Amino acid sequence: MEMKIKVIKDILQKNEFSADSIRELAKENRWFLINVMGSPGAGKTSFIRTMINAFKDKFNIAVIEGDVASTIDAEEISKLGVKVLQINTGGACHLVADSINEAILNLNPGKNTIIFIENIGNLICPSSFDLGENMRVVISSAAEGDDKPYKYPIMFESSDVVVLSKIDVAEVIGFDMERYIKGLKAIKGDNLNLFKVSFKTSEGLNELEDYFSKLFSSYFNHK
Ligand SMILES: Nc1nc2c(ncn2[C@@H]2O[C@H](COP(=O)(O)OP(=O)(O)OP(=O)(O)O)[C@@H](O)[C@H]2O)c(=O)[nH]1
Ligand SMILES: [Mg+2]
Ligand SMILES: [Zn+2]
Repeated sequence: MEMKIKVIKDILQKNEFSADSIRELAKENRWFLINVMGSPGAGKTSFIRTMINAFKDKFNIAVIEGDVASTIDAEEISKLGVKVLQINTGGACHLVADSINEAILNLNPGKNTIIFIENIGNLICPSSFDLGENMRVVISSAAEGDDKPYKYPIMFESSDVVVLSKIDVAEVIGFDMERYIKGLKAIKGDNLNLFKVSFKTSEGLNELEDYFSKLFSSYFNHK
């Protein structure tokens, strides 16, 4: 028992060192790393695609795609004309900082670049692994139900921004918005940064893009 606890602690500690080196590199090169997390199919790639379309003319953007297998998401993103690199974890259910370090070396993003990292579809362990990111975004879809903040509080707690996607199907699903928001507020209090969107109908995307536009402008324009 004692042995097992020690092993887990070592893994997280080693990951932390690697995340620190990403943070140093990011500071030097003025990168802005966004760790995008959420369940399988929640809309992580849709979110990244939306951000690329909104900001690629204004900012440098690169993407690191994490998946257990396949290059489907990376292929889709590469069509948008930004640098993209696929990490296949071969079964692992989260990304680790070592893989991000390696991916960045291969990707070779220039200075002043926004780097989106699509994490493995999973609401649990990705939140335990620091990737040296500047910000964490969780994509949570209405299709998954209104109880997700209650059942996976750590993911929501560790995220800076919550994007509730698929609001176009909320009614059909019987999604209770009040219950969902109550659950989020219990975790995040006044720090709740929630955007309700549909990547299908584009509802709510103006507010979402506005938020990131201000964030990127202030990050890249001032030191
Ligand atoms: N109706 C509706 N469909 C959506 C919305 N967002 C995404 N989808 C669809 O949901 C499916 C999954 O979306 P993705 O963006 O690929 O989700 P993901 O989180 O990247 O999925 P994985 O990478 O497989 O974990 C796709 O068929 C999308 O077109 C939305 O807001 N409304
Ligand atoms: Mg995806
Ligand atoms: Zn995992």
